Amino acid sequence: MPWRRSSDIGPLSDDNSYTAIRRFFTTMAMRRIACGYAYALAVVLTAGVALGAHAHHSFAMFDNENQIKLKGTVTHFQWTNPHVYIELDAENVYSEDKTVKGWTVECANPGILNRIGWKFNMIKPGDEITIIVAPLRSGEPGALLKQVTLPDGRVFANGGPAGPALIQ
Ligand SMILES: [Cu+2]
Repeated sequence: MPWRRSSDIGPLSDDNSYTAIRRFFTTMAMRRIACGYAYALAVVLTAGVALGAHAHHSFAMFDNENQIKLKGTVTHFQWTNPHVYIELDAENVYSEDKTVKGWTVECANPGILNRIGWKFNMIKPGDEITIIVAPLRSGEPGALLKQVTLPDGRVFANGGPAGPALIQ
């Protein structure tokens, strides 16, 4: 199934049902569905054996060479397999365009994150966080996490498979 871009569906509308449909077809939403299927298949195939590096998909859709820094307010934190997700309303710190957008940020899985010190409840809606991410090449406000700085100043990476932050 080809990735659908929001531009294929039409201009933004304030109509709630239309916005909901558009949201569903954004690239990150499609990736979440694809990852979910891939994860379910991997779980069946490994039949209870722990998943290693969670290498069931590529990161090619994310622009790793042009990482950006986002600063904003968490709206949702989802601690689930196959991926943890942070949603936040954020501005691009180093861009002249300070438009606040609703970003969906993919993290590793809970197992990987637990091993590098994350806790299921360490991020919550309302938190002001700063993150370094590899953004979607499509230009939509979706990204792969590299590093997160919490309100108390603690800094966490996103585990080995996602790779390190290349900017600060
Ligand atoms: Cu995945």
